[in-house]
Amino acid sequence: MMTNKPTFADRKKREAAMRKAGRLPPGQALTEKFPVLHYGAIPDCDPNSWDFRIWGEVEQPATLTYESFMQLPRVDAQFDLHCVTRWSKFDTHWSGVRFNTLIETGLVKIKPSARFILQHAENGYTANMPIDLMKAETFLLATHFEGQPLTPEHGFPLRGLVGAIPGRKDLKDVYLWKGAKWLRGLEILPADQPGFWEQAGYHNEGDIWKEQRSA
Ligand SMILES: Nc1nc2c(c(=O)[nH]1)N[C@H]1C(S)=C(S)[C@@H](COP(=O)(O)O)O[C@H]1N2
Ligand SMILES: [Mo]
Repeated sequence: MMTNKPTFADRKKREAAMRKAGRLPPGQALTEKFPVLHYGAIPDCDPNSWDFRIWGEVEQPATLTYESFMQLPRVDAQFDLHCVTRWSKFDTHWSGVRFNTLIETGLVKIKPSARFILQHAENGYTANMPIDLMKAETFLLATHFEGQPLTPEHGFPLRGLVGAIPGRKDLKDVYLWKGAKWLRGLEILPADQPGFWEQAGYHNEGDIWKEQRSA
């Protein structure tokens, strides 16, 4: 059977429905595509030398191999994605590891002084968020998109991912730049430190409903 590409009119109809449902943040437009956006080149990943580190305000720094990370308890998540460049992609499906799982499995013991987390990715990319947002259901250490391992351009093998959950207006929602593709570690901090785009003039908090795009 042939599937037809959605027309402009189809897309606008879906967009209007999302707006009506309260799922389209101000200044955003619906896309059916999955744009690729990042600074610099797509890094290569060799699972044999890949590791994932957690350090800073923890009782003991931890390093996980690719294998041990992939064996952590996993969850599925459905997110609406909102990029500061004004596209929104709805009903995306991911799987990966919750930040809380690192704590619940005893891998990481967070010190009471911990307040913020800086995601560290390949090539020096960083993104900062309060620890409460990393613990929330809207953040995932994502390894799979729509049932498949991440593609290199979307962050293989691991990305931090923030997404809005329909109907959960009790949670804070932030723009997509707050999740680091090609994620290699988490630095737990006692005080906030601006990440890559935050240093470049993006808003420090990036709330999509308040349109906190730039500082
Ligand atoms: N490592 C890394 N992660 C990154 C970025 C980047 O430049 N480097 N850009 C961010 C921005 S601005 C966006 S909008 C999303 C885009 O994710 P996508 O390419 O999967 O759509 O990745 C975020 N994560
Ligand atoms: Mo972005």
